[in-house]
Amino acid sequence: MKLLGDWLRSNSRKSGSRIILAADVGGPLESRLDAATSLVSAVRERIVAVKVNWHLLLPYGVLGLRKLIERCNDAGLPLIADMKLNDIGATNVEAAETLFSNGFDALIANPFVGYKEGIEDLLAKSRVMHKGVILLVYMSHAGAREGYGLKVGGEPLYLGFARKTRSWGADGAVVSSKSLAIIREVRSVLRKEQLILSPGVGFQGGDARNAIAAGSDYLIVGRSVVESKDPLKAVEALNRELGNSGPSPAVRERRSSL
Ligand code: 3DU
Repeated sequence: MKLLGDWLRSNSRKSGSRIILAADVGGPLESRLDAATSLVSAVRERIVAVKVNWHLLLPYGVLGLRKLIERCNDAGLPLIADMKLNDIGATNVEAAETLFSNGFDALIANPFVGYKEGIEDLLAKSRVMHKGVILLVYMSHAGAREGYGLKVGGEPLYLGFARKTRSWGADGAVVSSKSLAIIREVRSVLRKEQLILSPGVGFQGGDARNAIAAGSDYLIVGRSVVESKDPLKAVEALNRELGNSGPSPAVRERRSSL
């Protein structure tokens, strides 16, 4: 039984990395599972976790992904389901139970659905199962400002979502690596043990060092690694860029009691 934050920190110390691999393998559906599993094997010692999205979840589903799930479990890498879950509590709980009882360690959900009969049930289930829930606070695509940046009651929605992440006690927040001021703002709202995971590095234009300097804990990286001719080299280049070419990165110490 490990808290997600503790687990990532421990992996980060071992691997000298802040990278969560987004295993977004494309191409023919039937070859994606093997490709993703090989990819994880190639980089497993130099990353902290693996995230899967519709690229794999849709064609394979939880049962079909068993090989990849086992590879991540065996490698000691937390596996995150990026479903951006956004439904009523009962449906959220059903999804969480399926994922969590089949080798997934955390999922990403949308706080937009609200607490009562929405995120509350999901968080309760994840606590009982000792699993992680990360909430979307500010996304990395250009249109994010139309939704997450919308002013409600005089303040942007993402700020409200950051406060909810704090008061609801989620494990952390997704905040775009490209929005440094927003990372800083969210960091100042969250409890120090709550994580900021930042996508958008590389392909979407985000800068790894700037995001970490602004307060991100870990970077979610997909295409810059997945589409590289040498994924391990690509991961190592990112690790080096962050000054973590060896173990013991300067990950902020966190209280272990969430
Ligand atoms: O741009 P990349 O190829 O490095 O992939 C980023 C991954 O993170 C991908 O799975 C995408 O769906 C996910 N993601 C975002 O890009 C932006 C978010 O705000 C949340 C998740």
